[in-house]
Amino acid sequence: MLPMALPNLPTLLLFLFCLSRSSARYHPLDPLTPSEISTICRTIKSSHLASSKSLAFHYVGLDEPDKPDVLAWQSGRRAALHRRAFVIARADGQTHELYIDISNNNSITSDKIYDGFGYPRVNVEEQAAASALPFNHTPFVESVRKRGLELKEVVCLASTVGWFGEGRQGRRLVNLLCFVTGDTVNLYTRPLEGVTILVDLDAMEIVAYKDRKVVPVPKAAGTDYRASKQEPPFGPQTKPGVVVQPQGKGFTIDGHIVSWSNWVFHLSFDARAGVIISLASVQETENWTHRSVLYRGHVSELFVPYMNPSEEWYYRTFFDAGEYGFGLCASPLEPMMDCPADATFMDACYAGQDGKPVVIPNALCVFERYAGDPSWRHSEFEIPGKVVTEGRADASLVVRMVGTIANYDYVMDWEFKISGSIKLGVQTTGVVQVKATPYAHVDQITEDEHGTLVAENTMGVYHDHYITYYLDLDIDGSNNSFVNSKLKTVRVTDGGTPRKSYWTVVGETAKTEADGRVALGSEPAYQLVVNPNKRTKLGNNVGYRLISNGATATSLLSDDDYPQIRASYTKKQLWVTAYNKSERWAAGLYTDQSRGDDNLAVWSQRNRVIEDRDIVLWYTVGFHHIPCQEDFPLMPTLAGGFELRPYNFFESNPLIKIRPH
Ligand SMILES: *[C@@H]1O[C@H](CO)[C@@H](O)[C@H](O)[C@H]1NC(C)=O
Ligand SMILES: *[C@@H]1O[C@H](CO)[C@@H](O)[C@H](O)[C@H]1NC(C)=O
Ligand SMILES: *[C@@H]1O[C@H](CO)[C@@H](O)[C@H](O)[C@H]1NC(C)=O
Ligand SMILES: *[C@@H]1O[C@H](CO)[C@@H](O)[C@H](O)[C@H]1NC(C)=O
Ligand SMILES: [Cu+2]
Repeated sequence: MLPMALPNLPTLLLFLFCLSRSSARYHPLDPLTPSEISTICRTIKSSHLASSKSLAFHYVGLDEPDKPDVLAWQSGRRAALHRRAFVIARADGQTHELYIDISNNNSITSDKIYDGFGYPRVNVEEQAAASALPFNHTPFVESVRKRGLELKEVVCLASTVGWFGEGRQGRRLVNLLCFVTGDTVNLYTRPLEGVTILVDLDAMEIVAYKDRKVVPVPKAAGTDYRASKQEPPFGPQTKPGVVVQPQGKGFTIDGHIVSWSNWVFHLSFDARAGVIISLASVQETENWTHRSVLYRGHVSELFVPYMNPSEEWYYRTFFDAGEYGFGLCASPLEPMMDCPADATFMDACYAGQDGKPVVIPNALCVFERYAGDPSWRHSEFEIPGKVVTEGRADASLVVRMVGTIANYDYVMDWEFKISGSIKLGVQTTGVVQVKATPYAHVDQITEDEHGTLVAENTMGVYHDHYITYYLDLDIDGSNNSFVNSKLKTVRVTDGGTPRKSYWTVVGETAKTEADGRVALGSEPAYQLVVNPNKRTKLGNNVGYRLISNGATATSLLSDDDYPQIRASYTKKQLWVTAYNKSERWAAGLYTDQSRGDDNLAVWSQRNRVIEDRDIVLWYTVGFHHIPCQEDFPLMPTLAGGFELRPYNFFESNPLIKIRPH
């Protein structure tokens, strides 16, 4: 028997990601370190804002150098680039945008007050403070008592309020959603229905309270998902499995540069976006040079509108990245459950409201995936006297983060393949938001209850998930074009063949942004990003193809509905815009209570030239979610995603040259 390699202890692999940047490994795109965050925030606290009665940090992140400077740095012209930070802070009821020159003694180079619509994200700390308010609010204490509950079994959470046509810029508000724990940890299955609690965040006080009706709280039995709480009869037990790489890991991480197989990329983290992949390039088999594929990619926004128009539910139209910060919602990952035991785990950090760095342990994991799948294969039976079977095992490198935004968990993967493909995966799981109802059986329901009865007194409410990616592809250089290669049926009319029809391909190169708005599935087509200045030896333009892997839902809300105005880009899956450093967040920089005046669809209206230009693709993975009983008490992962796949990028299949193990 072979000696069994023990899986590495995860603690040995603890890799202090955000703490690890030494000056020797400096890269201009490295995220801010905890000490940089501290210093920047200290500087601001002792600046002209020192006299403000309130000062709170809502975003502290790298202000990356301009793209030409990064590209020059990358190609070896390593002029000292100034390291800068971008900060959004609130002081005395105003939103400040500050730029800090870290390289120049952390000087504040500009401070501009933002006076447009919308607010920065709602901080974790103010969500917690707001959630504590009801417990000293007499009407709420009454409401709890009236329902026969105890205060100590009630938990409240802050919910953003959206915008519903109010004319004047209002206040920073949140609604509180309250739940009952009791005999379960699955609080989302036990909403305290009928109560509306509105909080002014700047004043930190309850400004409106309403107890409209008492609805029975769904029972706790059967909702706790912990293994220790399950009772017989049990389901099947599977055998444990372990991933072992006898020769060690196949990837290296140097500072923030990850190298594996034929891929190299920069891995960063941002409080708003989560994982950021930059400067991803793939090796050319012919001459071992690296060719650029992606300048930068990350999650830009997650829009989650619920489909219940009632008083307690209509405003639940969440923008998870802009309103809460998707990155800072990263869950510490558990080896063997979230990632293989031998994955490399990395910490991440962000600035807390007080400007102190907050570290999220094991926020990311990186691992190789060997799943026993072929990457290609063929058996040749037709040559007389012999059978040839050949193929290669598939392998890929995965970067994973799990964002937990209250009830929902999103498992987000970047998967790099030797074939040159990048696959992006989104899996939704967690607890479906439910509404308490009087119904215990479907036969009792007489009108549209906006959901599915998933347990007694428990309505799983209809909703959507739209996860929008920012993808600045640079296929073999920055100037690219977007081509919609359409498949058109041709009727044969001249009688020269027994066939009556066939299809052929008509490529349409997008000239301006208007041509870059694509509703997938409206007609058969390939969506390509090509470099019009680079061709293969055979003369095809080198390119990458975008392939959706399911989950292509687009919004069904009416165009004049307020949440839809704010997320107007969700009517199409694909948008192509001209590169502009400040256009990164699909629902606008200030998303909380935004009004749709600064979003992807608005930028696209400029109708800039996008042919043979530096262009950005925006792709939305979309799910319509009609809950079912299996989504209760906890939802099995539901997967969607897309693939960026080389298309006439290589001279031939690069996998043929992979040496087998
Ligand atoms: C850097 O900034 C600090 C704090 O603002 C100040 O005390 C110090 O004199 C500055 N150093 C230089 C070289 O300007
Ligand atoms: C390497 O090969 C690729 C693909 O044929 C080509 O585009 C690139 O220019 C080559 N680079 C060098 C340095 O020869
Ligand atoms: C870049 O985007 C910002 C924000 O949308 C806009 O104000 C600015 O005019 C844009 N610049 C160009 C050159 O389009
Ligand atoms: C990209 O295209 C623009 C507009 O034609 C041009 O100014 C620029 O020089 C091109 N860049 C490269 C790297 O070819
Ligand atoms: Cu869902």
